[in-house]
Amino acid sequence: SSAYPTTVSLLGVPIEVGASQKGALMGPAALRTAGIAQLLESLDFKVEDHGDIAPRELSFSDEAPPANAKHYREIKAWICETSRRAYAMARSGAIPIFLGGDHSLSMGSVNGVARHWHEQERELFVLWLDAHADYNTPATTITGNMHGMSGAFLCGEPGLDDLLPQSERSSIVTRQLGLFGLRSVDKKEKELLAQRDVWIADMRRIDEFGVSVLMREFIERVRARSGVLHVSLDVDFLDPVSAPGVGTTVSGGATYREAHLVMEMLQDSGLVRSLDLVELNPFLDNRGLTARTVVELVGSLFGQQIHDRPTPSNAVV
Ligand code: HAR
Ligand code: MN
Ligand code: MN
Ligand code: MN
Repeated sequence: SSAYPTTVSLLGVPIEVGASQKGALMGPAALRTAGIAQLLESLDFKVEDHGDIAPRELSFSDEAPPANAKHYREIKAWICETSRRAYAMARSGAIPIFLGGDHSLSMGSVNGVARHWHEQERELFVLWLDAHADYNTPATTITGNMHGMSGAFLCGEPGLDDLLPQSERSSIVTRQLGLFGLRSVDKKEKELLAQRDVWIADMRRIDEFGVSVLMREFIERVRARSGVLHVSLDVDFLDPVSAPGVGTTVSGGATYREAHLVMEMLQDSGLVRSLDLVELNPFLDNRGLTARTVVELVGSLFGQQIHDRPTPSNAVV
């Protein structure tokens, strides 16, 4: 296998209509303000910021949308463009980081990187760090919100089949998906998941066995197939105490250190080739706390060592 990439490509995807409330479109700006590019540069990456996908680049189709999929046509336009950009970025050999935006963007980002790895004959595994399973289809959803359907779409579940052109579609198989941090799953969504061999570490298992045992188990699954890994970080994976700036908080989430340990173990694995940072809602945040926390997690994922963290000071000089 080849050396770890030295370039990171940032792409903002300011989509919010997949979520239940407005504000996630400010996510990319908040992550830049919190210093994501400077941090990655300090960790010796070359950083290429591709800016944000702009709505004027999007082309809307006029087909009849499926039932129970809110804002389908707008999301379709975002997903198609995001997938194309993701494919090109992955092909370039850089590590793409997608700055969201709500979690519907992952239908495009993961599809695009999966298409690249499929051509390389490498299996792409996806680690979904989230309070939610995002495994609804239009047939199971209660809300119709498309950010709750991304995982199911990526695994090829039916109901959103025309979201991407067939020639650009690249599904993942269910055994390559891992859900980590779960604590809020809808009834029919749970029934569908139970019929699939998705790997799940819910918060109960995390409490009982700890992050390290479960992360080792998942990393071993990737290694056993000589796979590569995409990480999809939904801010609500974290407990609301550490991360209030998200529209769908659920109590009992990962603590600050649990989340960092996940990232540190992923860094040690050397397997991560792409990343989504989704659902950050700066409108709901507390003085930039959540944006800063997400950027710190990115630091741990890309090599920031715990010993090397500065102690904040108001030193007399
Ligand atoms: N399962 C619920 C639904 O489908 C909630 C989904 C919430 N999703 C996110 N992303 N916030 O994980 O509406
Ligand atoms: Mn979520
Ligand atoms: Mn999610
Ligand atoms: Mn001390």
